[in-house]
Amino acid sequence: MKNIQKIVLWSAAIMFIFAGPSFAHFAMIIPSTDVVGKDDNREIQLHLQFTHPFEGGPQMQMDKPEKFGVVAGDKVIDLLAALKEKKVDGKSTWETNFKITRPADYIFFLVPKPYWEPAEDKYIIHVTKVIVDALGAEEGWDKPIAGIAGLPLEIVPLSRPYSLYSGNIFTGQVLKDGKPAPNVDVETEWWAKGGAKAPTDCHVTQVVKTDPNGIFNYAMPKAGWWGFSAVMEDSKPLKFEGKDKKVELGAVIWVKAYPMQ
Ligand SMILES: [Cu+2]
Repeated sequence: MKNIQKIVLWSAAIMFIFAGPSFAHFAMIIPSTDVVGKDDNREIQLHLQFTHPFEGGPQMQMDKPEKFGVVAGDKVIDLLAALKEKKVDGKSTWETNFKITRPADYIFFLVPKPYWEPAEDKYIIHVTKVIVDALGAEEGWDKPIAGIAGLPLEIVPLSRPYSLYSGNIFTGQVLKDGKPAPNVDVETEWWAKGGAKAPTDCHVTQVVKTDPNGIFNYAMPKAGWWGFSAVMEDSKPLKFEGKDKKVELGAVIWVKAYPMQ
């Protein structure tokens, strides 16, 4: 009994030490616009980073991604070589410009290198998407791209993922290995560029769960960019210093809510 009590006490102490505020990490792809009209500049800028969006940091290191590209129609364009490193607070982020050539919904995707998070004793891989509608195409946004882009998981939007208003409900479906992922936590954060104040630590990251079909809903209360991250544990561990470590797989999507004029 004594040993068991000791173990229980130690476990409680360790959990207390590590509990702290729950910092949610998000990989981000933020384009300069989510809708390119016929009279707009056809060159858009994209910025990739790994951070805590609501708190405005800390900035985390993003090594050169494993995959970065765009799906337009049935074409996949590899954009990895076009990424340029930009240091923010001493950490790597990535930028590129992309020229729109024809009407389409451009689905940008990112597969980062596994990020080692010592505080959580695990790796984090956030597979991220953002969708830009160009030249009035307004179609293609609802197609899963995991197959042609080679992604392990993704959020497929069921709400059109551009030209949204604040107050809209955003609905998405989480697919892992092509199948709906039920009962998964979807973490949601608003991107507050310099950091925003929350009434409690608990308010920083909102959480909704997926239903038996992998579907989740969230009403965005404010204009700006919103990130949704469906977080799962990968079945395959990765090694850190020779030991098997858990891998957090996230399917992330970013959408922009506009203020209603
Ligand atoms: Cu972090």
